[in-house]
Amino acid sequence: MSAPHIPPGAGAPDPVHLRIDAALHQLADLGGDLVGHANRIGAILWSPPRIVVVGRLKAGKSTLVNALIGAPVAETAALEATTVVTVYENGAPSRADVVLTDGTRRPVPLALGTTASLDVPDTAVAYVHRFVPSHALSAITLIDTPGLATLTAANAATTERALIDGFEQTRAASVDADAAVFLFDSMPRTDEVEFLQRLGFTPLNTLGVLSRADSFGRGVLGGRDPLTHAADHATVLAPRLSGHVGAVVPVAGLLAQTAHTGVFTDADARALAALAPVTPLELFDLFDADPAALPVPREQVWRLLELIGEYGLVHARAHAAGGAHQVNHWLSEVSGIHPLRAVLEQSLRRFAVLQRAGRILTELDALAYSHPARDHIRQIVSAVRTDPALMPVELMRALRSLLQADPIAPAVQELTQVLRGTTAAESLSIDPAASPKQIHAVAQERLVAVQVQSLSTRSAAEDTALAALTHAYTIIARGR
Ligand SMILES: Nc1nc2c(ncn2[C@@H]2O[C@H](COP(=O)(O)OP(=O)(O)OP(=O)(O)O)[C@@H](O)[C@H]2O)c(=O)[nH]1
Ligand SMILES: [Mg+2]
Repeated sequence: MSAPHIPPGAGAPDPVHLRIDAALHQLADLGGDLVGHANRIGAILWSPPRIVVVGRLKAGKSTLVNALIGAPVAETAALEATTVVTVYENGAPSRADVVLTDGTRRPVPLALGTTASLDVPDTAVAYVHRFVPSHALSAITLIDTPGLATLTAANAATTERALIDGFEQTRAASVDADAAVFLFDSMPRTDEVEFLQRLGFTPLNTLGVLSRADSFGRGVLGGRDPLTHAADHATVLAPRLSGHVGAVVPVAGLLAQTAHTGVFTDADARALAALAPVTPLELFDLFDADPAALPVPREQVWRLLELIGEYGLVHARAHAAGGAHQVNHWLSEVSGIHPLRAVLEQSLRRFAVLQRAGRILTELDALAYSHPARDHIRQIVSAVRTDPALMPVELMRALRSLLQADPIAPAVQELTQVLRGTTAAESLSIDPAASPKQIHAVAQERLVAVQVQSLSTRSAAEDTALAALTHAYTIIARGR
């Protein structure tokens, strides 16, 4: 088996990766076709986590994807809706394949930008696989999806078909996402939340994004600054949505896209500077003004509006004297893209890795079930499963099934708490300065409590959850 390819920017490999990798080497040592299986599963293990961006029509998904990638690769024109699921993965040269629902692939000529010329109806397309050389994509793979709306049930079906294992399709045509970013621009609607639930993520690997923060509330001419207003609203929404998303981050994707894709030029900065003396109210009257009276050509004002929106037009003027560089810096800072990236690459990534590892265990189980060398494989798989390093994977799997079976079961909170903790004390939600002896005592108490709960469970998923908690507390009590 070849050496693991550790994605750059991914940091040191974690114990979960290392333990599964060791098991894959044991699998490959059994020889024959298992070498190929080990390599295939190893490639999944070591590739960056796949984060899917979902939300209603025109929520700003493709704009955010471009901002994160740092290149205008996803279609965002006002009249052009995204109609196929697109996977953006780090790779050179820049190219795209269309993956059909039967799992076959065909290259797409890139100049066309869409799959319209392919002679394939959208319904036959599972997803488009786009390779872009991008540093940002070395840590995470991004998946853009068609927007959800009651009027476009077909879009929701397209997204579901590509995302949900075994949904009217072969495994080969599934994009296998490990985490989700859920975009909404005020309060998510019930049908959006229901859709999100069907995707089968947990709040730990789902991030809420309050999008278009620059036009939040009454916009730039309203009484409150839209960005501050959006930040306050995100704080109010987070606890209300905690059953679905781990956090809510406000983002102005348009400002971030412009700042990070190199489209804003010094000529734009000069035009913006020329508009500096105009009052905000007069700024929006310019579109109706006599062209001869305009400080800059009308098309230039339209262009600025497209690049930086109304909020940018009003507030970026103060930075225009410093040229495109300074405007871009300001746009990037106020857009909220940096806090978003930090969540994506840290906590969301951490739980995405756990969900991915769970999927790999399922693949290994399938192999142990069907392969002639099943006895050897079973030994390898059961040793991995019971390894303390894999305890968080087991907890995550238990949480996923419990959320599907019985989302209000008390063990949901407990599993979430143990998983969120990065130390034993945090997992037990006790004083971070607790001594090993205190940690041991609390873990023992929790073990007893779990045993009591096990006497009257409501579902098989709850049994599994309590077994996972027992395993976790036993490891914590031993001092991990
Ligand atoms: N002011 C402002 N406009 C935005 C922002 N993000 C997106 N837009 C605009 O909203 C429109 C839709 O953006 P897209 O990124 O295409 O939205 P989408 O969710 O991908 O849309 P669909 O693929 O059709 O569902 C475009 O005209 C964007 O310029 C933002 O943060 N602020
Ligand atoms: Mg789109």
